[in-house]
Amino acid sequence: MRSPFKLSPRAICPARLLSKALPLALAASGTSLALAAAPQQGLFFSEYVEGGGNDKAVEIYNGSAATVDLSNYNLVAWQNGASTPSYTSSLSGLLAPYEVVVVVKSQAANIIAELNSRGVGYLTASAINFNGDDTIALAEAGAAGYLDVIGQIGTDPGSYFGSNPVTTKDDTLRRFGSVRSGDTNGTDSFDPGTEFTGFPKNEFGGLGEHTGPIDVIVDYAPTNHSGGFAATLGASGSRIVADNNLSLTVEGLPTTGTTAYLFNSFLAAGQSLSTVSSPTPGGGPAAGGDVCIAGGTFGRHVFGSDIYVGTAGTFTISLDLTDLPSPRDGVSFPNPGHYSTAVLAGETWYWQCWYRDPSAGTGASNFTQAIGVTFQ
Ligand SMILES: [Ca+2]
Ligand SMILES: [Ca+2]
Ligand SMILES: [Ca+2]
Repeated sequence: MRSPFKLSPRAICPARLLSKALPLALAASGTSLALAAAPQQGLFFSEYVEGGGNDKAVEIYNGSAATVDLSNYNLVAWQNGASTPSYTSSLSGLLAPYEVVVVVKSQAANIIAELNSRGVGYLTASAINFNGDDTIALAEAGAAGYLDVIGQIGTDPGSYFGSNPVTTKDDTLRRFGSVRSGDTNGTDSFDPGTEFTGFPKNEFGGLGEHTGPIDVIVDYAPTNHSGGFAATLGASGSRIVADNNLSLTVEGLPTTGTTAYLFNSFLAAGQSLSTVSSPTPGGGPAAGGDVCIAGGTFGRHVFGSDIYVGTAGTFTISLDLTDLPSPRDGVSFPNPGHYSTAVLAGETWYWQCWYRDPSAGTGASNFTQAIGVTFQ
């Protein structure tokens, strides 16, 4: 369910075409953007299925921003506490950023039927041959070590690793969405409950998709905030446009009561981010902080209930990616953008929140840091 901040449907205008002809009253006065790269996400297991009979599978997620050539990677299996590999299977194909590949036991009839019914492709591998007390790893061919290990190499746990109801036997294990990389230590004790959610035996419905953490690609250091509350902005959900599941949360707002709303920005080809110091959005005293998502075409959420008013100190907006307030106007505008527009895969959008800051003086205002998300 989406939050009550969701915007109402409205016509989509060709705002990106219009915007070039509109005046952008942005006097870029600084370039102190902190282009902090998000921690790299890698290739790791996003799901493990130990079902009945031959219904065994793993799902591998590409959490990086680059397409991965799977022929450079192997699945390695150790059965029943073996300390040398029982199977090594090479993979194949290309795996796009933030996509998954399902690898099944070749006789996994019920899993294969389920995948076929949903049109989900899969690979087969002899290393997919486990029944609870075995260890499986993802490895880069020719490289030392492992990218991810489920189990404990050289250890026979009896029947399974973990504690009921989250174990490697008669369970489906689904990786937490917050996990950014695999368990590279194959020799320490293994408890799937620390990073996986357990589902009952023969649960196959999650194979073929995974949502990892949002990569925030710009995180403007809040050194230009006023002396008051340095609120922060974060993103959660999916970066996949078709999922239409992205929420922005502002935390650390004044709890004495404030008004806040979000600006967004979209950069067309050839545009780059810039900073406007102490702008006066909507008039009044100059803001204590900077707008640092200027330079592109600029919009703001001004419609009805998507303006936050309150004392909770935090609010969340579930964005409708098919219908965002469009880029249109500059910072000092009296009447900001009222178009709407849809996010397209491959685009990067930026957000920043403006809010009243009573602790900095009557009418004073401030900004959170800015964040950006590249959509797939
Ligand atoms: Ca076994
Ligand atoms: Ca481990
Ligand atoms: Ca999955």
